[in-house]
Amino acid sequence: MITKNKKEVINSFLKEGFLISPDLFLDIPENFNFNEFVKITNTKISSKDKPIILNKDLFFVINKSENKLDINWIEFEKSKALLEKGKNGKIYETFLDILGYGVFEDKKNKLNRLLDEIKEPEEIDFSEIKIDPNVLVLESYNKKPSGKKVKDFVSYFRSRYEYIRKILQNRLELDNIMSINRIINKKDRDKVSLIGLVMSKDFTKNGNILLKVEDLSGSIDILINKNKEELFEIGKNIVLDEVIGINGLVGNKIVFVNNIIFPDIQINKEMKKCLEEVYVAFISDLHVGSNMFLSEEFSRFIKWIRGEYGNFKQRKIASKVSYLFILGDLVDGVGIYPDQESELSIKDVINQYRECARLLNEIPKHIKIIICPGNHDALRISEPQPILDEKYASTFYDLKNITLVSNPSLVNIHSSENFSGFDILLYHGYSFDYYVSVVDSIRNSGGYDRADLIMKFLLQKRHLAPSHSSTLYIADPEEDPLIIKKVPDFFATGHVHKASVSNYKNVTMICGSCWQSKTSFQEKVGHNPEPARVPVINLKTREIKIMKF
Ligand code: D5M
Ligand code: FE
Ligand code: ZN
Repeated sequence: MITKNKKEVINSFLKEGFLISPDLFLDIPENFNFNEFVKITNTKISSKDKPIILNKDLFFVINKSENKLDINWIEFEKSKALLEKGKNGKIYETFLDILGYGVFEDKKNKLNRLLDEIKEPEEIDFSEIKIDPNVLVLESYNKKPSGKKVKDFVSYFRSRYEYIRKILQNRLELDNIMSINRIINKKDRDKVSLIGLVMSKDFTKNGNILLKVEDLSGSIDILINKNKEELFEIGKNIVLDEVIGINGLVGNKIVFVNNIIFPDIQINKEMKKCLEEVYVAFISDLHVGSNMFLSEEFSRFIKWIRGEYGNFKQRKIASKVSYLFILGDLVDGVGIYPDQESELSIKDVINQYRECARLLNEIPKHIKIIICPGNHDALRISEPQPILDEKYASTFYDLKNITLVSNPSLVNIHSSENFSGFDILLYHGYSFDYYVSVVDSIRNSGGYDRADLIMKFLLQKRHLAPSHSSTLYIADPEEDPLIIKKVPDFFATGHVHKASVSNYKNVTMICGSCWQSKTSFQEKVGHNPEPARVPVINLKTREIKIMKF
């Protein structure tokens, strides 16, 4: 096509009865031989019943196919129009399959390309969308922390023990639970069940796992034999300070384990869905103020959510997003890590929040934004972290579509008179670092790249940071606010700077990605962030897409 100008190209195709689509026009190969193409076309498509519009897919099929292409071209063109209107892509796909497209190109590639290439100029009318979003904050921590007295820690662990014991007591496997002081006085070889908090974990010189667990009456040694392979693997996942159930045999004041029971969540419900097609999006770790903040990518995201970016289908989704969750690290903060100053483009935390709020202000106001803080935000680092501080983030208090909640917190969205809504457990994820480093089964399966494994692990423990040293926390003597009390519909996190989406017993586990490129620290520790990804969920179907910006 080197010598022909645009008009000539279009005219030559017109002469042959084809209108060429803009996508094909832009993409015609340099060495394209028009006469050859006409010859091939005539051998494959009968001249009396021809397609009118020649798009990239058809062009591709005509060039590659060895067979006669004999389908109902009118229906084919209708199906393409349906796809372009964002109504139905299935029929078009089927036609392409019949034409043998799938033989030449991987189906997944094809679909991605189709999505990328539909460029509909049509504007989306936001006023058409009638969704009544609703946000209810079920749990957001707002107590003033009391002093860190030893007796507070004792009460804190006692309240954790009591709560998780109640969950475990209902398990059929634990039918005859005994207190540890009674077990110690039992004669040898008796069968026992107990519920204990793990005080220590070691390996014996023979390679067995030795735990010391305690309840309110005392403590006892627990041995998991390395020859019971399955049990031993489960035992390796036990961490300090978690509360577990044990079945075993007593012998010489040691319990030899036959079964380990975690408080785990139970699968007892269907995946909840609502009637309207409404979407929720999850982002995390903006790190505004960092000189590695990805402003271009973030502004593409903002444009998308405003309905101004992406293909027709993608913009259509944007028009139906009613909820946006932000999972912490909104700003990079100041003095968070050594020598941070040299990596900041905004050196004052108030200005960082001001800039962040300016960006979020561009999001249409019908979208409800729910924000919890993270370890870079200007707050105490001990969890629960309260809502963003008005002293630093006053600009956030002026935006009416924003709901600020603590980290962690529990939020219900989209409830109405006839629908109970979806529960979302929010947690930034500061404790994840610890579990990536101490739990073999997570570290050896990809570590930071497997937020799904960390989240599943925590759901099984019913706790966001079971081990004392896995995060800094407020030792609330009345309750342990990091226990996962209610089983949520969504468990949403961030912190690891890589998006992931998965399902565990009908809980959708989501990790937002980040909007900061790889920091020098992450480079040093071999961390692989994957920025600018946004998990978006259709609440009518629970279908999930991860969008790239
Ligand atoms: O954390 C972003 C990511 O960087 C998080 O996944 C872990 C990694 N990171 C950050 N700090 C540490 C330390 N101290 N040890 C190991 N890994 C770390 P962010 O909270 O955004 O800084
Ligand atoms: Fe972060
Ligand atoms: Zn973080």
